[in-house]
Amino acid sequence: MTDPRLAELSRLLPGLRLLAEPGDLEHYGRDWTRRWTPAPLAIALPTCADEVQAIVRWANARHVAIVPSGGRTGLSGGAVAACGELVLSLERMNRVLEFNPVDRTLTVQPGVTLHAVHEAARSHGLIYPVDFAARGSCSIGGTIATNAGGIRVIRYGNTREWVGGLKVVAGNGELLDLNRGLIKNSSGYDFRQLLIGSEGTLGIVVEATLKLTDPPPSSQVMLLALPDMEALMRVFALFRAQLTLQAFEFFTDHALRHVLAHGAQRAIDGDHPYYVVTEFDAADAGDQEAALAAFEHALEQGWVSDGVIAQSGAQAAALWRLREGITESLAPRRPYKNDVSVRISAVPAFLHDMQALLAHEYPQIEVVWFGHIGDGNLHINVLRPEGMAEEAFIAQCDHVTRLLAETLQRHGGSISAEHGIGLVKRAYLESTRSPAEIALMQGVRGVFDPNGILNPGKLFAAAGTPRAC
Ligand code: 2HG
Ligand code: ZN
Repeated sequence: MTDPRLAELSRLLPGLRLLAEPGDLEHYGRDWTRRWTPAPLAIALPTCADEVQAIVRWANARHVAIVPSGGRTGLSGGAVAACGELVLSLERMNRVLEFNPVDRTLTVQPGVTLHAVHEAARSHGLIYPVDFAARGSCSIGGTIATNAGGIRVIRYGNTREWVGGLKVVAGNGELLDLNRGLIKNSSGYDFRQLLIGSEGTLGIVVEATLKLTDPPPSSQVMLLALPDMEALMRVFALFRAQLTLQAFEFFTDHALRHVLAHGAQRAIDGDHPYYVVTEFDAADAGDQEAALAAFEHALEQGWVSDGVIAQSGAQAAALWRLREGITESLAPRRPYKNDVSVRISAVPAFLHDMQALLAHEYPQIEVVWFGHIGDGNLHINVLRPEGMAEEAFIAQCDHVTRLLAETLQRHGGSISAEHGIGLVKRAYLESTRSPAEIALMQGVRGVFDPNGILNPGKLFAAAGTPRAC
């Protein structure tokens, strides 16, 4: 450790693990965006809240920027450290602390993976219902910092519905114990909810009390092929009215092509522009008959061209892979990602406008659409044409995002549905939030983190902070 600041931190916390080898800086300095060159000062790996608090206090005194870091599976650059920040990794704080059977809560440290939370809940006969494909790698602290959504939002809502209490070290170094698992607490501002989705700019989660619930009844998984978007929305309305949905996810033929090339198995023959994977309660014969009746009605109306129902757990997993494998199948192409939302009723008009705009402006670029259409949340991955230089591609994608932001504004949507703003979308924040709202957000940040040491440059450009990249 040649940097005197690190030597001082080591003296202050002799037990603290600090890493500064080039391989570590590279590993902990990036997230799944792969767009910025990692350049952190070092990595600190605390094991308890006291150490986190001491690091934050020291960073305030020394004006060192901190990037809070979980599983770094984010897609908006929220955990990138490219400007000499200290990465504060929570991966050693990875214990499940307590299950409370009366409150039906699980108290965990922030570095526990989402998958481990699922397992712990299941071992007590309950579930933690937030779920998405990165479950094995993402940390629960990161899902709280981004108010993660995923494939079950249609049934259970976002992460913020499932956090009963948070212990947080605020940017000013105070340790806050927020809401303490209370169900009713009408005593003023709910800072717990403010922290959820704040992308590490207000405080660092050091403990979370999560709400659990009963597992749903047994379910069935169906794959549908559909002729157009209007038909898809009709099927959604029909299925939502007739069945109890757990998920309703869509993808295009483009997305299917990539996921099949990546090893997934084709489940429906022929070419179809759109597909849906849906999962719904199938507790008894009545539920199954209702599902079949809904499917047959959709087929008769011409809203569905084909479909399959999984006959086993393995088949259900194979159908889910067609949807959940998309991100991984596109990863080698390093796509430019957009994650937007509009009200469900506005989806067809928004999609129509956006597809027409892209076909007109950029007929040569490949755009892959998929996502949580039952929540009005679409993922739009733009692929770099063969031979195009990275810089030209990014410039083009910035323009695509600008078009997207304008179209979203017309349709009353949001430039980030569930991935956060981070670095990737901060230039477009004003397409979703008014100047008055942004000013208030900055004011709130200044109260929690007066020296601007937490994740500077994320969410909005950093001003007057230790390092403003
Ligand atoms: C998903 O829904 C994730 O699969 C990732 O939010 C989306 O890769 C993406 O664009
Ligand atoms: Zn998603």
